[in-house]
Amino acid sequence: MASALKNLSDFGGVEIPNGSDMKIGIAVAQWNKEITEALLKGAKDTLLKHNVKEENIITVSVPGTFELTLGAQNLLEYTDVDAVIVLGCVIQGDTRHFDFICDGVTQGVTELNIKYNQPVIFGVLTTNNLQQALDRCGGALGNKGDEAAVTALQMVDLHNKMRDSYLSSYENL
Ligand code: DLZ
Repeated sequence: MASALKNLSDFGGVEIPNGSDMKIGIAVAQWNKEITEALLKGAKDTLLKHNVKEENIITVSVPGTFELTLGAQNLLEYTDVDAVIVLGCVIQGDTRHFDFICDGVTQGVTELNIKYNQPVIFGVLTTNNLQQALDRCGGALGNKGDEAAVTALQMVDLHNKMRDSYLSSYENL
């Protein structure tokens, strides 16, 4: 869990799949806009760098991190995206609200992965303070948006390979 030891934008040694045939949805929260806009830029730049076409990146905006689950579900239900990335930033305050929002979105995103059998990638920063968030949206520790984008490419690639090998095993019968 110690992301202070890892730069979120460093993928040294990892093979990153080509996204030229992929369509990716992004749901982004408006709360802590300064941070989430930087996460969105990181995610989009990384997808474009790995050949996802601009017109194949569909972005929707939701009020807060708690609404990311439904934003992602709408993308899965009403578009033909291969994966969804959710981007948000929850910063610890004086009350337990932080815990409820984090628990809600974690549970929601986990359920969507299973319900739709499609990748829904967790690009939510959950930090103790603003500085930790700034460090992780393009600052000293990289950008969680980059990490989420690479994860989406890897998971779509895995999904496609598994589906294709399953289908070809039937063709050979
Ligand atoms: C209400 C709230 C609070 C206190 N803090 C955050 C936050 O740090 N990050 C975030 O993305 N959203 C926050 N919200 C808004 C909730 O996610 C949600 O939009 C509202 O509770 C309405 O459902």
